[in-house]
Amino acid sequence: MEKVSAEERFLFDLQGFLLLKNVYSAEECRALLDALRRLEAQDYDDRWIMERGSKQSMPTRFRLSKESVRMNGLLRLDPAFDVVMDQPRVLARLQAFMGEPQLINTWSISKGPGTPEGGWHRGIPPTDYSVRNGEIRSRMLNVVTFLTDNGPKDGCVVAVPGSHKNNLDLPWGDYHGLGMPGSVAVTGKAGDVFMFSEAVVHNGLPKTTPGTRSNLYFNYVHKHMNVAAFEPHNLQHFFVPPEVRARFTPERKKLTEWMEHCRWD
Ligand SMILES: O=C(O)CCC(=O)C(=O)O
Repeated sequence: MEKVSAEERFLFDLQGFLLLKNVYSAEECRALLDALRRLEAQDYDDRWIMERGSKQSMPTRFRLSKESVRMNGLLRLDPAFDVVMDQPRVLARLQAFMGEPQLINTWSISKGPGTPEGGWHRGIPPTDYSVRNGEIRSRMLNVVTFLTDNGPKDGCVVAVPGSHKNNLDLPWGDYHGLGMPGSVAVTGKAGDVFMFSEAVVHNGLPKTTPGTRSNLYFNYVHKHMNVAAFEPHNLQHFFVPPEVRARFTPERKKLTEWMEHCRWD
């Protein structure tokens, strides 16, 4: 397993995130993007979700706005995404920043021109981030894989460095885009990976350029976190059914071990 340098640990603790350059080649991005476009073009029979989920459950294909689409439960939908689960550079850093990771939610967001900004949010409170005896522990981390370039006007992620340790909150909903004090646009090229503690306050900027920006979001939690209690209404997208999980390598089975002890319904 690749060693994570003292400088990267310093930066992750300081900012709450890291941007890894050139994690995926152009060919690898193309293959992932082709699979994503196939999924985005399909219709889904989501009666099983509506019958057994809750009123708040997200459909498989969810229009965030008329210009943008979110796909939920990528591993259930296509084996092309399996490689993202345990990408070696990412996995080494997940272990360094959270201990024993378990994969929960997987989704994508594709934004076309005119996509508005999202809303400022975080997945866990700053109390779920700690450093004890030299060990960094973020209870939840999001791994964002850029399949296309994320320029400043492409609808890229925007984040507040250091907010995973902030002591005073603001009414997040009152702020828009880069108007949030201390916020920075997280820009990069196709193949880069942005890893952040979900305690970091973040958002998505509007897309005003031509073309489509597509990212994958793989969300990991520490083994001790109760997955079922986190977002019960979307557990059907977190959970990979046993017949699908059967194809996973031993490492990927280990990263999704909680699924052996749980039924989403
Ligand atoms: O628009 C983006 O890329 C940010 C998405 C995001 O923050 C999320 O899905 O939680």
